[in-house]
Amino acid sequence: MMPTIQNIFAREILDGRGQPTIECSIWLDNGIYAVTSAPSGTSVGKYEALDLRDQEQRMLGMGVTKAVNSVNTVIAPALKGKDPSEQQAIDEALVALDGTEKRTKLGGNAMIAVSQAVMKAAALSAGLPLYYYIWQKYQLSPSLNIPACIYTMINGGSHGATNLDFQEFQIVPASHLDFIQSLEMASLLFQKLEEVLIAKGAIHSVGLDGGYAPNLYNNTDAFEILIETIKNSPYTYIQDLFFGVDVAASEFFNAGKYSLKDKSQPYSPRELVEYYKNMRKLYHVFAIEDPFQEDDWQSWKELTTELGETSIIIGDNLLVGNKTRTQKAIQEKACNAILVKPNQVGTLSETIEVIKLAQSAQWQVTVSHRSGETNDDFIADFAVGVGANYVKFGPPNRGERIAKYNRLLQVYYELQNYQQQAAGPTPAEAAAPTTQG
Ligand code: 2PG
Ligand code: MG
Repeated sequence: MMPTIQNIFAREILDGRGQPTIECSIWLDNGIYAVTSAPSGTSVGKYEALDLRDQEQRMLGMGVTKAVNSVNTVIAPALKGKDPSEQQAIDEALVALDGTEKRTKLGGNAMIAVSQAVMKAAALSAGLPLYYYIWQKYQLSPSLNIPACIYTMINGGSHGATNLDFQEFQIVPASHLDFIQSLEMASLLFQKLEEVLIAKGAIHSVGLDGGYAPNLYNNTDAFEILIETIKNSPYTYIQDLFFGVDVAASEFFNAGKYSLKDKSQPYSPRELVEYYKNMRKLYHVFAIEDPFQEDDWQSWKELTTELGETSIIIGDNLLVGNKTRTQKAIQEKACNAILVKPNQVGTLSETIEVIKLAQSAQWQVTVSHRSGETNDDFIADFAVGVGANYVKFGPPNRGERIAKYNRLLQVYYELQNYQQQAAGPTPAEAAAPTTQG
């Protein structure tokens, strides 16, 4: 007999920034129980689904009791008795119950928490690891692999100590390193970076997602410090790793111009294109996310035309996982990669729809965390299941980031176990003993 949803219950918990977020439990009538939570952003895109906050005095307005009520009083009664494997129908029901473009009625945070809970419960009910369930159900990639990782090392912008313009300075391991080797490298370089920052008297603190937020003057300093760090390690710059940035340019965009701290006058969009071309040349920056504000389509197009052959130009706030915006960006060649954050959208079915669209345009897909995260590792399974090319889960630092990397380690060994027994059990069987869902 098909299992059905017996109950869904949400509550307010805290995320890694110490701010409220929503956690959701689900019970099926076959005894299956799953729990998951919604992440939350800081540099939030203009076109994202609404992260519904109470806007009342309590918790500086950041409480999520309204979103919790959406789940407990509106969504839970509506989904009772439904088959959790009918993800599409359930997500459509959520969209219909909300009825708004930006998910302002129920809250995007309430919707994604439920959408994730349903998928987790359905996987458990099917006796499959979550990544495998997603892979089998949606068939977005021919084989199961661990995506390449983009590791944040330094936080600036609204995630850091505000002295660096760019939000994230990242390392991108070369493709000859497998996941274990790449994680080891990132972890070692993160420790070495601390030594270099201490030696320079530049250590300050860590930023929102756990990258160092040092006292440096400009973006060039950050790259130079990273190069020095690599020189102090067994790894070779350009051979073993490249750089990446999440510029999060909307954060320093004002009246058509971009203010960077290394120049007293703001940069015109064209000057910023040249700035990036120079940065690409000098520092081998392979991944450039959100180089321009989300309505500055012309500059996005120019940069993609000029650097898109050799770099991935990733749309985060530009696209916000929105189908219409992604379609437009494909048509106009405004970028060549998408950052996927399911909570920007509100439901997993819509998120998967957009991933398909991006894949059909031969774009690179990066599945990403938010600056506000919990220890929930849902996103790690999701990334493997949809066949993402990359993941962005922050630095190898802080529990809520490490939870995702450690989950990828579990999946890595499960997949290895399966491959070694090619004629033996299915991935699900091979994985079963170590999987908790
Ligand atoms: C981003 C994310 C994650 P936030 O801009 O890519 O690093 O930040 O969650 O604050 O939007
Ligand atoms: Mg971003």
